[in-house]
Amino acid sequence: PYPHRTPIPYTPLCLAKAVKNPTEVEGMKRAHIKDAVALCELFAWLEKEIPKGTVTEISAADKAEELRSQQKDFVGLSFPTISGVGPNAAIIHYGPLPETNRTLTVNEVYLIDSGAQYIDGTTDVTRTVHFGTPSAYEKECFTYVLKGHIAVSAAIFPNGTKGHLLDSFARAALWESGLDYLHGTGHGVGCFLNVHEGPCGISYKTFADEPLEAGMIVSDEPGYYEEGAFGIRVENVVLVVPAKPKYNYRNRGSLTFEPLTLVPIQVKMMNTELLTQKE
Ligand SMILES: [Mn+2]
Repeated sequence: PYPHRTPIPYTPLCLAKAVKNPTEVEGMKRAHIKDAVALCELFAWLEKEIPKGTVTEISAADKAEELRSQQKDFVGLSFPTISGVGPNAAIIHYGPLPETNRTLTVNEVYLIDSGAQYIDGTTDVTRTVHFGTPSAYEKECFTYVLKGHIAVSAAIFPNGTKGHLLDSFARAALWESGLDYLHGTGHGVGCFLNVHEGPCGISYKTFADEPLEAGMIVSDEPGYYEEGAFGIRVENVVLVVPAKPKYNYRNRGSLTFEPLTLVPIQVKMMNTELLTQKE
């Protein structure tokens, strides 16, 4: 989720740092391949272990760290892992503690928001999965979140567009059903630097938000949280890249996003009837 921040003026250094050079972009891509391998291993392990009733929010987070640490040039986690099942997943900045730690079962939705620092790049990814059969309502909500995630990720917008203008793209499907989430949609991501990096972002807040530029890297992470029941978030890290739509009004040029995160999104959570052909 997007951190709260105070409107401090950004330095030219910060603005330059936000636009990644080709070496940094390559490094970020490599880091995301390694990170996806680790998370795929985690989900395969969870699928085997959860039915035994021995996996908890804390042990799942620890396993994720162990698997990431086996990847080349792993340095550490990029932030404390958010690992929540059932009602705990509805707490947006939840981190499991011994006194709140729940056991993962095949009956509840599991949300894990985690990332790592590798010497070549920084990752931040959220997946929401079910190891049994999700309810129709959980699938419906998940699909609205996914539609918002896709809407941002596939958006084409003119050069000079500020991230906050894309925030409602992420919410439109939820809003249409009277739902919403109470955090921003995306934050800048550093390259082997802060996982929450200014100045760019995608938020309903309009202050201190620089226009998106090719080479910037941000997260795309809409969610939905049903208090006391379940939480959903789908997060990829995406790279701002030039786009070539049919026309080029006033030679402004256009931008879109390329996903860097490669972790699969669980199809079981989707109600594909709610998706369009393009989605
Ligand atoms: Mn994030």
